[in-house]
Amino acid sequence: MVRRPRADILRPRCLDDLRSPVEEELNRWLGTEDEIEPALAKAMRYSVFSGGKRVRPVLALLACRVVSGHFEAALPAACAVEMIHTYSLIHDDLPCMDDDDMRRGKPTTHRVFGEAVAVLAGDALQALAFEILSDRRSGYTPEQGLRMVNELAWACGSTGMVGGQVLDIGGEVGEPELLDRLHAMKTGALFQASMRLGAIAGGGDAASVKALTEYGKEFGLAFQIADDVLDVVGDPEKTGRYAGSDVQGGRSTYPLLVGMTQSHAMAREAVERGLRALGLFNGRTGDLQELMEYVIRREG
Ligand code: GRG
Repeated sequence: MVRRPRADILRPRCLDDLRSPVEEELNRWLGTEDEIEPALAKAMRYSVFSGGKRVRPVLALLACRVVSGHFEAALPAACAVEMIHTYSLIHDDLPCMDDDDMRRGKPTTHRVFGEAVAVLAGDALQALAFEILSDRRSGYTPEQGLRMVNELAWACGSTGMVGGQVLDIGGEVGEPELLDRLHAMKTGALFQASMRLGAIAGGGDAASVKALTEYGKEFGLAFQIADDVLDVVGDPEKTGRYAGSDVQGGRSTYPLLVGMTQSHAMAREAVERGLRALGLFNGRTGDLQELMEYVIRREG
């Protein structure tokens, strides 16, 4: 049996320090059982508060901080990205996709609430993300809000996450370049959006947004290679999922295509490129550096 992941002692402090503000903000935006259909409210809250690492929202806050010094402005945008991430996990676990019973060491949303409510909870989280970005209470100017809506839609729709998922279910991928493209769309686009939305919330200029986008791209690649490696060598107690599930599911992975040694080398190269992109900021990037290094040494 897979149990809940144990605390990860290698985790950078920013993931713990920024967790509370992110979770308070998530809680503020999620409807309660008095406000929306109780079954939907329960399923949405269960999925959002089931123990995610909050990497994407923390990236958005750090991007904001690096361009402006204050992370609070990015809290609504950070939550919008986490809503999209949570929706994607709910749908990804469904029987028609990966058919997973466990996520983060707990039963998946459809196992607890049934398939129909799980699909609808994912749909509602997706809509909520765009509601947050366009809500006056978020404090964004109409120009900022519109730009964020556009950026997030691009990252999570047919040009990004959903398009990448379609490539993924399309069968085996034979070349590493195609695998790079698949993951750039499926997981990388949302990491890039985290960085871009955070930078936009902080009023970053074009050069800053470009550099942080580059960081997000390399972060996504390193994250995905590490994820594939963890699928082979990870401890299910720490990853919260069954070992070897990618390979058993017929998925192409980096270790399968290029071997373990080359996978480690490719992840390291992505990390180095991502760190170089931070050069523009002359310091103030300690947390982003730490998070980038964590991506390839995390255990879950
Ligand atoms: C079904 C619309 C739809 C999209 C599915 C992103 C995606 C596309 C599916 C996610 C499934 C998956 C396991 C992808 C591999 C990498 C990944 C995104 C892992 C989970 O991200 P973490 O580790 O998750 O940040 P936590 O649990 O910490 O939130």
